[in-house]
Amino acid sequence: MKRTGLKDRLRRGDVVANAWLTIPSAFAAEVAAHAGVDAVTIDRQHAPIDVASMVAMLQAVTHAPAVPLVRVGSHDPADAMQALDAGAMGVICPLIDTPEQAEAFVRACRYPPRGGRSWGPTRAKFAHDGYDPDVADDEVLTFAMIETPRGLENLDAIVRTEGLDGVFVGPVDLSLNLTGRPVVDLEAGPLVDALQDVIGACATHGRIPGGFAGSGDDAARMRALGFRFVTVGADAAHATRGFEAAVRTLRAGG
Ligand code: 3PY
Ligand code: MG
Repeated sequence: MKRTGLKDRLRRGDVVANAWLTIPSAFAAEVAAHAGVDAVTIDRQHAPIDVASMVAMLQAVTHAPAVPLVRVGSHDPADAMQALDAGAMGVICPLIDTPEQAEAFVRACRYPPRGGRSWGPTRAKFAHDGYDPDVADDEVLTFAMIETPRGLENLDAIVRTEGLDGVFVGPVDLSLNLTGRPVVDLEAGPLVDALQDVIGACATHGRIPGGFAGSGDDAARMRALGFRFVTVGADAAHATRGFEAAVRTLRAGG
């Protein structure tokens, strides 16, 4: 089984770009995965992406330079295992509030004796020739999402979870929780304070700080704060902005 090398790069301190996939389309996934990003994440929590679409999207990026991850929709270990068996090389788990939840999440992503992942890489064995439990355990990235006050309260205990690779912050949910509005302000205020706490906890415990950003500008701000696995926006939002800008240019020239 070939190593993706993404975890090593992140551990060395590289900043990697991650594209967020919300359009249930293999071709849209392929387009994003060839746009110079290091990773793509298929969002099964908020996007209308079912298992069949997830599999087709993973197939579409098999030969792309970007490493595929899945943001699962629940804490059900079966969801994480299914994403990995379909070929994902990392899982992002939303709304992690306690160390117990983080531990259960990591267990679902690691084979015995490290965890409780069941053997059955039904498609992963085609995407990753010679699928091997030890290599998979080393290479599969596990990111726990911190996006609630309870998650922040338990930040240190969550980050310390054995086998957890990193934290992935959800700034939209964090803002909603901290300010009452799902509006991300990365200049100053309670969200920035919370993000700095996450960066500090990751530095203390040697974990990868990752997070969502909706645009290149916010991604650069996340990088400046210290995040290293940085989302550079979602496919649908980029398409909307691109079309809107083109229409504006057309109208201005009329
Ligand atoms: C958040 O910002 O809350 C997210 O979950 C990103 O998708
Ligand atoms: Mg969220």
